[in-house]
Amino acid sequence: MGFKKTALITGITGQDGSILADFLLQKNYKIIGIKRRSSSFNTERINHLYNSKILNKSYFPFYGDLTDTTNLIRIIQQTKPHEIYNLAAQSHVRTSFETPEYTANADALGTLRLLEAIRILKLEKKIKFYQASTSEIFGNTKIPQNERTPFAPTSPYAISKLFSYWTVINYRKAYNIFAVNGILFNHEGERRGATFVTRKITRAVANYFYGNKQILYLGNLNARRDWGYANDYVKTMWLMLQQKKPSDYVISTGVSKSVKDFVNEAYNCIGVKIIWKGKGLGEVGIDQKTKKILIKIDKYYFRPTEVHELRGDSSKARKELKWKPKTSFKMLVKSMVEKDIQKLGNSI
Ligand code: NAP
Ligand code: F7E
Repeated sequence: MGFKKTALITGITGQDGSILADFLLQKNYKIIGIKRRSSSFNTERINHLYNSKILNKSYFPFYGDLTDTTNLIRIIQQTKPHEIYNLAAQSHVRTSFETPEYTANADALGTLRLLEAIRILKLEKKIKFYQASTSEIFGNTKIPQNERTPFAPTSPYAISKLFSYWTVINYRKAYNIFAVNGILFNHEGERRGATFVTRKITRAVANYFYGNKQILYLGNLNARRDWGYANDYVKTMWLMLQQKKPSDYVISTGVSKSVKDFVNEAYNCIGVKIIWKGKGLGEVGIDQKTKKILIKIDKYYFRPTEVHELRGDSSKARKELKWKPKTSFKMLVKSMVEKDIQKLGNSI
């Protein structure tokens, strides 16, 4: 089979890695995927790729870790990819406050290790490098945020990602490597990890749909995020590497909604209207019809420092990459709720 190109994806078992792999396989890429060894299965999102591995030999999994330099050098030396997509990360913001050193090791030094591997192997002219940067690097700055907005990271996760952002720019300038930062705002979907707030909510809605009365405990209901659909966003990673010149791009919808808006919309998908009562830690969300309390606050989910609102201005990407998101907030929530209802239905 004549493959167009070889792409190495770190974080292939994650939400974006798995969707990007599907996208690139359709473009006739050969995929090298780096996955971590774990004691329980972590390949639920990519199990279907084994068909590609067997049928057309287009998928090659390697064990690896962003904290393991020699392993990264060996995989790159052995596979000589045309493109590297660095999507692996300890990606949970709240968890980064509990594991700041590990987060910095994987999310900051991990990027440096990959770029150094490219230099050590003298592949600067051969490999294009995509870095999964994030809107979190803006912190609490003016809205909307674009490529010229000053950064003010407010978590170990964001600080680590900002280190990677500057490392990418430095290696681009110093060594002429085609390396770019995709500054992606929150993007969600049916494969989103269950501890991120959107999926946590849609899974709770699916449970309620089947009659489970468990209360959903949330943190800050007033935080606002610019939520897009992951399947719309992965294309931009590839587009950035197909440009004539390397550059960094903000990817966003331009609309921000609160956590409460997400809750309201998600329950609305199953015909439940939520009424909010009380304030602060005592605020509760109630099913208008049955008067049952469905949502309560647990301060465990608050962060020591919070990013209150993120809303992106992606005009540069819309102009230069000729990209725009296709999925509205309403469509995103509906699709996630429907998938969780279907999944839960299959398991009971
Ligand atoms: P995700 O679902 O949490 O996936 C993260 C991936 O990284 C998983 O495959 C995970 O492996 C892997 N990983 C974690 N630590 C690793 C290590 N030390 N070595 C090797 N692999 C490691 O994240 P995502 O939502 O797909 O996001 C993809 C990337 O974009 C991340 O870098 C994230 O920080 C960034 N980002 C995400 C968003 C968003 O809204 N989704 C927005 C901006 C930026 P396991 O499966 O074994 O855990
Ligand atoms: O929180 C609030 C929380 O954890 C969103 C990652 O992909 O996007 C993601 O980071 C908001 C925050 O995502 C709960 O305080 C309320 O304000 O879903 P999240 P995140 O922190 O925005 C960025 C762009 C990334 O780069 C990251 O990798 O929701 N919130 N209650 C809650 N959050 C969680 N997780 N759980 C709650 O119960």
